[in-house]
Amino acid sequence: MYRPLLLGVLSAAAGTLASTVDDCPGYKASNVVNRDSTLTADLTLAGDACNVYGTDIPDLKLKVEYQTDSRLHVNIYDAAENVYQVQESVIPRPKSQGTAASSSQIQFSLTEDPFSFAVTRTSTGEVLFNTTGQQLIFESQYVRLRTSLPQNANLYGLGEHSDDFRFSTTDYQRVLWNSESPFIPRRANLYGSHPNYVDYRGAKGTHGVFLLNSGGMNVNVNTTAVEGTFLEYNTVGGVLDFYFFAGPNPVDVSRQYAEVVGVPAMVPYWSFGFHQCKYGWPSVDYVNEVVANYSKAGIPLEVMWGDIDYMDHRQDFTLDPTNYPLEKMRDLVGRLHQAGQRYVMMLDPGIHRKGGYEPFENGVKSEVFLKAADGSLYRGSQWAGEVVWPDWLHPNTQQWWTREIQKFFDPETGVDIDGLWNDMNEASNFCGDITCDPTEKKRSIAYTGSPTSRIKRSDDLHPRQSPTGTHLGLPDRNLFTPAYRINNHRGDLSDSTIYTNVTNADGTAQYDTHNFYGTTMARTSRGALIARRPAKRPFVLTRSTFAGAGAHSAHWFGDNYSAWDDYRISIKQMLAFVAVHQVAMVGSDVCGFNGDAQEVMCARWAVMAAWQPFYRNHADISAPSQEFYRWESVARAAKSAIETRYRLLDYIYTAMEGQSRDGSPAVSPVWFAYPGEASAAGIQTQWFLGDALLVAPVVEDDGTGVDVYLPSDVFYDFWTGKKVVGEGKTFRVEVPALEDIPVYIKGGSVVPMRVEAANTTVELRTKNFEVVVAPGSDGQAHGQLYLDDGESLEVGSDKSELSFAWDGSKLTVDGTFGYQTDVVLEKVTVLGGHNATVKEGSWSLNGPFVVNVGASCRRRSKKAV
Ligand code: MIG
Repeated sequence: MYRPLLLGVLSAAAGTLASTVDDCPGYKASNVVNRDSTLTADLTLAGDACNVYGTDIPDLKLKVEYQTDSRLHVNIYDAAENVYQVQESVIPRPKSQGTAASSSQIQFSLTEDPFSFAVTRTSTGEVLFNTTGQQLIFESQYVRLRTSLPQNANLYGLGEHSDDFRFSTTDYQRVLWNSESPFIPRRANLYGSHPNYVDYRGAKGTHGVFLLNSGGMNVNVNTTAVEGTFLEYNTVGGVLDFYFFAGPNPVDVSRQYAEVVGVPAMVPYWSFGFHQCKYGWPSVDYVNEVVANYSKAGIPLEVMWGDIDYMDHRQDFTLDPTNYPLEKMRDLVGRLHQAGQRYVMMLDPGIHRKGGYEPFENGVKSEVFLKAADGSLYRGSQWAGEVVWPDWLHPNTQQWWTREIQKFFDPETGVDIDGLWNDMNEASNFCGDITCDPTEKKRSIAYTGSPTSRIKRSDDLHPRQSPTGTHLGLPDRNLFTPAYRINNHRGDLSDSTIYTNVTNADGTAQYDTHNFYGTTMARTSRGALIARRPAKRPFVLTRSTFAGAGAHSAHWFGDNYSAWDDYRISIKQMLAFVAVHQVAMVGSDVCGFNGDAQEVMCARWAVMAAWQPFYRNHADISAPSQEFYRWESVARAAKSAIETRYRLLDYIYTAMEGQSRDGSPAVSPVWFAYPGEASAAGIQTQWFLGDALLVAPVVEDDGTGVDVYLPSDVFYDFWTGKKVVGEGKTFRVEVPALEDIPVYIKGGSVVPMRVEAANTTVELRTKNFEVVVAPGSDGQAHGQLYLDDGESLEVGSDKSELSFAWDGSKLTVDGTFGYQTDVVLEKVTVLGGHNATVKEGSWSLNGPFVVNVGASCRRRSKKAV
């Protein structure tokens, strides 16, 4: 079934010495040292090397650490420590707290001969991970490890992909190799790589597994009569650096993963406003018209975006002097800012290789560009033509990038942006393969297409120098076409990207670091924005991601299609990124990037995406304009959706702040809140936004209703306040009006809202609050509200963390009150009676207070919110 197997068979048939994976001897453990919180052992090849896809590494080491009571670290690496390991600077490793094995929630157990290991849950003995039954293969360019799993395991993650959120366990393969992926193909590697998964076993608990390996890999998941269900890692290199997270609740798994890769960066308040973008806006005058049209239509517009159209010949840090001249750009941004709106612009990684072009000349001086094996600048092809590529691992790159950004985006003399958009950073190379001559290629920039001339592969001409340091990668590897092939949908590893034999400043090779090229670009952009405005929270949007990317930037799901299937996929992708991968500020191109957005779909999408973290309408140059005001019905739907979103903006902000503090997901699947309800395991069209709101949009093509699953609990219709008792099953809700979307408040919640919406978030921040109390079956309710100035990078003590507690008759508001505000709480609505109970007043948010909802309350029967 897998290509690599076939290759092995073919070469054997051709009479070479090659063997197959079945001939591999596995390893034997010895010198086992078992201490309180660690276990170490030597692993030695247990027979003749099989050398299937490289050379077997005879001596390995096993290191096990009980790092916390819920996190187990298991690393299997070469004894010589030459094999590449992800740089500490890219993923700083968490320290072990030296927990005693006896007090850990999960246990490691070793089988010495043949070597295998298992991870079990201490309390139940449940086996979470078990490599018995298939020998470990650890070669120079191929590493394989398999774990058996329960039949029909509920597995999530291993992004980025466009498949089911709970992915299939039959004949399924996840390929991790970041690539330009127009139309977000199904069952293929996409723009990002996140080698972690969550395994949900209902009432038995949930755990997580993270393989800290940035190499290209096929992860094969299958179920057969003989082998049962298994998950098998097949990488083209690197080490087996595992983290196991005990949970036992799904939310715990998210938090425990965040302890390793980092929590998402907190984003500015304004970034939750509505964003409009389009590739192909012909001029700044046209952009002004779009802004004016939004205003005329009465649809709140928070952020405008500048795609590569603004650039002169598609070069970073330049303006098209005819269509996007500096004076007009400054005028545009100035007027946006005056109106409380924002502007974000794109930067691509490919830097035009052209004499006299300053960003290039300065980069050459600072030596920040990637070099080919012979020491010359490595060249590729991107929008500007023949380009060179920043080496984000070079010590000078941050300063160079910061300076170029500070100059071009100088508030006094340049374009005063509010955020940066990093595209094409997989990296995407128009040079389709390693025979491409970028000098030729630039004359005929086409998206793909065959190379215009053939040159010799650069590794034939100049073999790469062998690194000598620790963890830098083994010497003498085939860095272009390793014998083990991953099923990269672009072809070979180097196809349509930076060649994998290119060396980074620290001696590592792109072969090993490719998957985080984009993340390190986003990180450097973030650094530049902080240098530019040290006090302000930066906003960076990146297309390409790797584990931990959320700590540096937001992410959109790339070039989707204007189709209902992609509308549904955006929900699955959001669930995976926020709840499993800790990239919280995410969303899709609303109404779809490619193709012709249909009116009904666009209206539904405008409404549905208003309940996702990042909310941006964007389309391709070849797609018709799809701004919300282009159709009356879409305008109406968008207007009401944005209004509700803005009233809930502080609720969303609070949820996102929570995730940026401890990794508690701001968006989660139904089963996160109801881990006992195994029937919810496959739900991927509904989500919790924050802890309280369950969103259930129309998901059928041109549908007028939706099958809603409500867990066994008390809920309230968000729109009417009416109590709905969930039964752990699905029921039909008619949703004929395009602007409507079923949303339920989970019983036991207190939801803070602004009393009314506004045209911009600046204005929104002047509006008073109200809270909606939705008592649980025990009559109680709780909620939070986080307040700060919305834009400071370090808020220090200038923040308020209000906690609301409803006990059946009074609402107690407590917490910390460091953020001083004139805005007050003016209304408390308690759901649950025949009619909602309302209490009005004016309560300062600068200190604790109690609202007694007793005798003096009025009855109210209209809409609750
Ligand atoms: O080759 O900058 O995904 O959002 O509009 C296409 C132009 C390059 C791809 C991005 C898309 C953006 C487009 N870019």
